[in-house]
Amino acid sequence: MAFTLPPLPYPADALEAAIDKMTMEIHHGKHHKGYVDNLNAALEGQAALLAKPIDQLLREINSVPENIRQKVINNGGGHANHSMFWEIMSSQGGGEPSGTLAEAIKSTFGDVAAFKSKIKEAGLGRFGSGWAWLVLHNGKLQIVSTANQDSPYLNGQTPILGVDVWEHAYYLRYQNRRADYLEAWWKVVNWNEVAKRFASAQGGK
Ligand code: MN3
Repeated sequence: MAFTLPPLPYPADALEAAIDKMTMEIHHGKHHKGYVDNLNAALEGQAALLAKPIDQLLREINSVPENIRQKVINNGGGHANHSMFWEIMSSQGGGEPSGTLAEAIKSTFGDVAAFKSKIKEAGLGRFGSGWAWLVLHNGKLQIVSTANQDSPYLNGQTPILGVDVWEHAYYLRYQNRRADYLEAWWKVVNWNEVAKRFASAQGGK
């Protein structure tokens, strides 16, 4: 068994409201594919590790031999992070969260606008490459950022929503304007998918 690149759940031009087609094609077909290929190469011959779902592989990172651990952190994280990223966006995205997710966001952060501004702050505050996240940790919602491709799973957190702030995610359209990208990104957020992840994270932990 090997890890595989999941197809984009929509055409590459579906997210034009926030992200251009060429960025999507390169980001998915080159960057994400590279993480998958490098993860499989690092785990060659490690049948037990290759059989784990990616989130479990990262949660149990200490079971990965030390000589390949950093490769699994980088490329396994890259695989997990991007697999989620594609799924939580949609051409039908945008608007506001609803239901129990909206209630939890409001009770944790005050209101949705405050939540969005904290995600933006986390994304802008990440120097260099990384991610801004909404995670569930010990039953509570939290905003965190990680460097490089570090996954929240490494820290025992479950990612509910995450936005890629590597330059490869936005440079063609936004150049150095990360803040503009982070604001436009909400137009394509698939809140239904985010809500599903919240429900399943609460059920599972
Ligand atoms: Mn990326």
